[in-house]
Amino acid sequence: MAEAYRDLIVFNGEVDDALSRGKPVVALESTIITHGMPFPKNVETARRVEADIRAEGAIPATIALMDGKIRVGLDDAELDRLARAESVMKCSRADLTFALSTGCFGATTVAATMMAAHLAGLKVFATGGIGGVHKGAEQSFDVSADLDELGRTPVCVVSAGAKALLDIPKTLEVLETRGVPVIAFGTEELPAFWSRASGLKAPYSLNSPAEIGALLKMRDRFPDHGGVLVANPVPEDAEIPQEEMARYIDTALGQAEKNGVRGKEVTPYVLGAILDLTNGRSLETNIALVRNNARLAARIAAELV
Ligand code: PSU
Ligand code: MN
Repeated sequence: MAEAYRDLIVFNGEVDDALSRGKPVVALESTIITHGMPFPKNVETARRVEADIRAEGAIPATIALMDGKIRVGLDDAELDRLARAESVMKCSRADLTFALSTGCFGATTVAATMMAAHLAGLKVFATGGIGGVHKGAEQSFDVSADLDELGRTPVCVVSAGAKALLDIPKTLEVLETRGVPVIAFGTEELPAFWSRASGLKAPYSLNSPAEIGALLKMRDRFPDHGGVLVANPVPEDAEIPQEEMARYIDTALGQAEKNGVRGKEVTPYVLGAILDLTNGRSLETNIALVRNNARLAARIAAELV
């Protein structure tokens, strides 16, 4: 870990031990817990995801901001506190230092989790979906800071692709401009979060954690390179097909528009609306894909130790 940040980062015992012994560690974000899923499914999922990572022989490190510190690895009581909390700040790059300087409780997005993971010396991070270019961004300018972070911070993000509520072709364009390799895992097609299909060919495709590990080691030799995005399709038995999902997304985006939802509220609002429209099925899909990503991330992390 960079010496200058030593007083800002608090590792839990298990993560500290794993790092000093050179065991694989997988970073996890906390916004998915506080803003991505309702209680108590959020904490149940967080626990299952941590168990999935352990079952693959790696150690989970959920990242959050508490009392002016970047916490790397939360114990069970802390996960529970985060999952129940009513007012947790959703922290992306713009918010991370604000949350630290004011000492407020903060959940980290993909962007802020990448920042924290990198400072803490973690190279692999599992999540559900990344933020991207929103539909209508030519009017709203709504482009997630996750894309810039992928362009600058050398962490491998294992996702299920980008949600189809985003403009996926524009999201791919920005990632290419920022120099981010996008790797579909075990398929040629870019997955679209709840659906295995997006109708778009992925820029690259790899079929094993070892091949992804080799790419990450090569990236490491170029210190100014940023992250790598792995897009791992949701397991078949849990997916919601693309055509069906498109209807729910259109309705949810219409509701967000009608209610004047803007900025960082958009993603949580639309996820909530889709949860209602699918009678909770989208949540089961979300849980299955996060667990699937956690297992793959653990296997990639094992390639790097
Ligand atoms: N995907 C989910 N649930 C979430 C998010 C993504 O299924 O809560 C979060 C992630 O933390 C991601 C963030 O980094 O939404 C993107 O938000 P924005 O578009 O405001 O950058
Ligand atoms: Mn946004």
